[in-house]
Amino acid sequence: MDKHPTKFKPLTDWVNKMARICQPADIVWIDGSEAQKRQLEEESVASGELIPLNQQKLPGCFLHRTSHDDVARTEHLTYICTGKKRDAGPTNNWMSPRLAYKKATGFFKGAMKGRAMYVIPFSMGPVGSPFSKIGVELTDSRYVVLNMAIMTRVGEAVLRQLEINGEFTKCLHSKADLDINKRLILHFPEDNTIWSVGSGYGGNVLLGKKCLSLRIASFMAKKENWFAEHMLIMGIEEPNGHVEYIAAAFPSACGKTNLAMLVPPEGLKRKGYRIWTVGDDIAWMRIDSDGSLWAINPETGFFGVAPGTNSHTNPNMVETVKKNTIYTNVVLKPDGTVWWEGADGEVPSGGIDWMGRPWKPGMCDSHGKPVLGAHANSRFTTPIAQSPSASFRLEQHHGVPISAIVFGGRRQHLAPLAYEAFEWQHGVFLGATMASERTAAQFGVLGEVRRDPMAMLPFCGYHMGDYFRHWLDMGKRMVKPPKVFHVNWFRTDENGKFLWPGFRENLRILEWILDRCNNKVEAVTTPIGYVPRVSDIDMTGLNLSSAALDKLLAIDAKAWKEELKGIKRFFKLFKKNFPEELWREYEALLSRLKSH
Ligand code: GTP
Ligand code: SPV
Ligand code: MN
Repeated sequence: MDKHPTKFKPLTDWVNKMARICQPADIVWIDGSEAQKRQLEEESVASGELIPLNQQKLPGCFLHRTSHDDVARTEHLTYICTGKKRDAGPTNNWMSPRLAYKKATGFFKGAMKGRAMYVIPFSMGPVGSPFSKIGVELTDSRYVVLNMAIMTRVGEAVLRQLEINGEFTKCLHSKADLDINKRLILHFPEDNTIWSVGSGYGGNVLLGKKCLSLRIASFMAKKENWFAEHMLIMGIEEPNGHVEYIAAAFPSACGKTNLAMLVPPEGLKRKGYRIWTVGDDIAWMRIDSDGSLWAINPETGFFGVAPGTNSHTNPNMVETVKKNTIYTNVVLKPDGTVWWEGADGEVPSGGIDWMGRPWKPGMCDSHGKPVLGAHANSRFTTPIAQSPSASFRLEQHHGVPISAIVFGGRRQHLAPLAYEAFEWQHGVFLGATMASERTAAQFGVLGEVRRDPMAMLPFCGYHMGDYFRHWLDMGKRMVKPPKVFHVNWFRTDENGKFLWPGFRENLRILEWILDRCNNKVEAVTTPIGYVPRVSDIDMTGLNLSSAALDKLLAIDAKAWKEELKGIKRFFKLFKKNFPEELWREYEALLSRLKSH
């Protein structure tokens, strides 16, 4: 047990202690080498954890199937374990650290018997960057190791940096029996520790991702005056060659990945726009010495939603996932390639569905509902660097400067296609009042509208009232805070059809956003904010009537007043931790609506 590639005692002591609880057959340190990765892939194939795909057509690609009840994040089993209950706030599940450690120790006890325990030193952010944070994940899942190696920087170099920094997040994971009744995703922000047991699904087990980079990092960010957010980061290269960067927060499965990798529509190509992807899920942002906001993506991979991805919606992703990709819960085709609902090409017959059963198009269950071949939350794990849109600034230690922050949700009604906040404080109100229809990315009722402030409801590692305060304070610290916008690609007509074509056409709205940032266009002042003038949105090559655009931009004051009732109920949850400024924003909006 004492053969460790480091002499850093706090680390080796912890590894030994966790091994005594989990009782693995062996301890294997991940060094980040290609040879070790190959060996793990071979072992995974032998054990059935991975199915090798057609290596001519999809070199370096594998398929993985999870358990049937382990397909999305389980928010009801996710806890913030702070010493005081109030510190977790009203929107998080809370358990006392004592009880949480005790309960989970019961599940971890002997859980790794007969399996190896892998020790993964990983860095969120470029190794050595002042932005970056180091973690070490212990896991008995090779799938976790191979995914972490795509999503984060792992191995030797990280270990050496850890010895210099001295600090790291202690992450313990075991798939144990993959039993949903013995599943817990526990965060101990005060101990810089994460324990996850009983799951094998991405967001529950790739502990560098949501657990460290959002829940633990948001707690650190509040103390250290920075932001850890559920945001994409993208560069928009303008016709003159200048690149402006924006960050956007949309809830899970609401379009971050697709927007971050956008390819300009034909109609706008002549203008010479080009999009550079910095990140698709997580942004860490700091105020730099110039007084403005700079962002890095702490990850190195995409853990992207498969359904709907095709060469029309996301051609860059179609290129990216052709090699070195792990597919989870998609259809296996007879030729050893993969498919999902909304993929390119024919619907395959003779395929195997995500549960490993023979599948053909048109199959229905006993209630007459179509049976999906791929799970609605099926995903692929793939290196960002493989995207044709990968930004050359991905490895830069200081990241990219942010000109605009964009909030957005999935709303059939109410929220217009785009609008702009009056200023920062009103922008924080826009973020705090976000709501969205639930998707398959989390366990729960699909389509139900829930409040999801800043797309962080499931990811804020402390009291969300204090989080709103933090957003207000950060605005005061910046010399020139980014402008704040809200978008909604998902408004529908009377028949439930999307009014806006979305995907690449969203660039038309980004263009308006940049024009507003650069004071190039006026806007219409409405009770909710500045709304675009129809004439300021470039519609070249888009077959959309101006009546439809009017509908997309319309503000229904009555519906907004109704919405405010839900907002009030939500704000009240935070009691005395809720910033007075946001109540003032609420009152101001109500009075603007009344006099509208
Ligand atoms: P997470 O990885 O869960 O955080 O999600 P995400 O925000 O990155 O979502 P993603 O871009 O993967 O999109 C999720 C779903 O929304 C996919 O099925 C897309 O096809 C669909 N989608 C994305 N952009 C648009 C859009 O502009 N319009 C419409 N109608 N659908 C979109
Ligand atoms: C999300 O659900 O927001 C994701 C996928 O990005 S997961 O990593 O599973 O959380
Ligand atoms: Mn996400």
